[in-house]
Amino acid sequence: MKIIKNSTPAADGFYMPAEFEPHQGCIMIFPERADSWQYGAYAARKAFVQVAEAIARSEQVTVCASAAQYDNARAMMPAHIRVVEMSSNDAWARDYAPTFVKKYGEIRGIDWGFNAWGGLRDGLYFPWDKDNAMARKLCDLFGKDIYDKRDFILEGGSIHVDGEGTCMVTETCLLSEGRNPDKTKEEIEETLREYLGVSKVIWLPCGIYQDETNEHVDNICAFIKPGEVVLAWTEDRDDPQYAMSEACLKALEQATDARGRKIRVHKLPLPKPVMMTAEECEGLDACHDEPTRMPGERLAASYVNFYIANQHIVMPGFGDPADEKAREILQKLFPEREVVQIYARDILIGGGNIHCITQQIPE
Ligand code: KQY
Repeated sequence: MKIIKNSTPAADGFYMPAEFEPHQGCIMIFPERADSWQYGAYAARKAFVQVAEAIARSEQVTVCASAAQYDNARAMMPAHIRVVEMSSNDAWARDYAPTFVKKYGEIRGIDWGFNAWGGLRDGLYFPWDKDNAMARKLCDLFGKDIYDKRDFILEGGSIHVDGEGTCMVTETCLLSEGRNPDKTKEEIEETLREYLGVSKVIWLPCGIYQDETNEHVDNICAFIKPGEVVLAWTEDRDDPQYAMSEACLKALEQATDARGRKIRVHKLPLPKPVMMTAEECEGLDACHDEPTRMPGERLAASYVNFYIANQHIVMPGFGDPADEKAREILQKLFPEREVVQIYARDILIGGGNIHCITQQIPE
């Protein structure tokens, strides 16, 4: 594997394909840390296995597990899912597995800097060194060269692309103080252009209420095809999310994409607010002397946090009446793919959802 330091994907003719384009596989990480996953991560692991099984129906899944959890992961994952030993600080493959870029048949990775969603300013844990080392190890494992961009902090969940020159991000995340505080908005856009091979960046003002990643785009809005997105939506005007979703809708209505198209927005309902129970909080270790979560704390639940597999949409469910409505909407929008809904409260408690725990490798 070559580490490329003196060029960029755009300069070499590479770009990031959209998630709805064909994949050669998907990367996941086995959950383990006791301040992320309640009661020893047993329930979270079952949900991760269901996600891996659903994706593996149409693409090869590779699961990274620590030395301590390798045997357990191997025993829990079906035989057709590959398990490899690789250390990490937690289990968010979207955010620290490589972003992959493509030029004709060749795939390369990007090694962004990772600082646990905000470093010592407002990051979510310390240290994050093992997470930060994963992109290179994974490119080595998959035989892909990798661009070194560790001087720029970015997580995979903070970008969505349409594969036709457009990238979508949130201002709250990409302009946050804990990531690249010395960079202007224009410099950040320039980095996205150079590394993702895009010509247009659509800035949404914000994401999902209480999303501890500074509101990653992958929880609020996702491309379903060029020129079309789903947007997390509530009709409850008393919910702080209402103004946030409305502000994103306005930004999308005013935007055009890289090809000059207006964006067609499909509203995807949100579940009713999902709150931590006292029992769930008791099952979490403290993080740096502080309780990780408090009873009644609202979690950033959203159906937009789904994964587009080759022949399936793997989406979260929350045991909410809106589960079925959201599933039907996605099924209509993706008629060629079967929608698989997985009860994902145990993933949500960790702070993200199905899109956050998966990273596609384009074909
Ligand atoms: O991409 C994500 N949503 C990751 C969230 C990490 C939360 C750590 N507790």
